[in-house]
Amino acid sequence: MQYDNDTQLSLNLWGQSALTSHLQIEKLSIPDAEIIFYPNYFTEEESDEILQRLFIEVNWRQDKIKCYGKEIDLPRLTAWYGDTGKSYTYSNIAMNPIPWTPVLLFIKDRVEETAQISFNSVLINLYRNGKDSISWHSDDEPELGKYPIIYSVSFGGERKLKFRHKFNKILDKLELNLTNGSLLIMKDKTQEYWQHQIPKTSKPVMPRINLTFRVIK
Ligand SMILES: O=C(O)CCC(=O)C(=O)O
Ligand SMILES: [Mn+2]
Repeated sequence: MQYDNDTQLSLNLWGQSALTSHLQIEKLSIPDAEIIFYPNYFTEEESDEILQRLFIEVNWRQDKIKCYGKEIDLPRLTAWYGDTGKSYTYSNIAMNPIPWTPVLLFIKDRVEETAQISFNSVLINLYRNGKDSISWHSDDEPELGKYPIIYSVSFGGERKLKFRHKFNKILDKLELNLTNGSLLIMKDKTQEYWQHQIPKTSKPVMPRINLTFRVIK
C-alpha cells in the first residue's frame, strides 16, 4: 500500500448511506460493562480508502510522557479533532481539537447512524508497527461524564484489544481482535470497572489507525 500524496482514491465516500441492520454484531456478556462489537462495520473497500486518507491527511503529533522523571515518546502518534471549544486532557496532555475534516465527518456520520447521538470529538491513534501500543487505562476523564459512551473504529492492521476488571481479579481477561473496518462500542459502566490496552506485538503487522469518538461535556 502506498501513502504518498499523489495517491488517487477511487472510491467516492460521499453520498453513501449504509443500512446497518444487516451487519454482524457481537454483544459481549461480561459483568459491569456493556461492550458491543461489529467486526465489519465498514466494507474492506471503504476501510482501505479511509486508512490511506487518514494516514495522509491527519495532522499527526508525537506526544511525550514523563516516565521515572524522563521524557519519552508516546508509543504511537495521535491527533485530536472535534468541535471548537471542546478541549480535553488525556494522559496529562492538554489537547485543543482541530476542526473536523470531510473524511472524519464521513466516518462520524456513519458511526452516528448506530449511536443515535452526536459526538463532538475524536481521538485518533496511529500504531505504525507492532512496537506501538497503548497501555492499561480507562477512558474515564471527568470531561466524559459518569458513563462515557465511546465508539471506537479501527482501520488497517489487526491488533488485539485486552480488557481486565479493575477490582475483581478472578474474572478472566477478555481479548478482542480489532479487525479492519470494525466498530467497538463501550458504554454504561465499562470505564468505571474495566481497563483496556493494545499490547505490543512481535508479529509483523500493518499500520493501524484507531478513532475513538467521544462526547465532551
Ligand atoms: O487503539 C485502540 O483500539 C484503543 C485506543 C484507546 O483505547 C484510546 O485511545 O483511549
Ligand atoms: Mn481507551
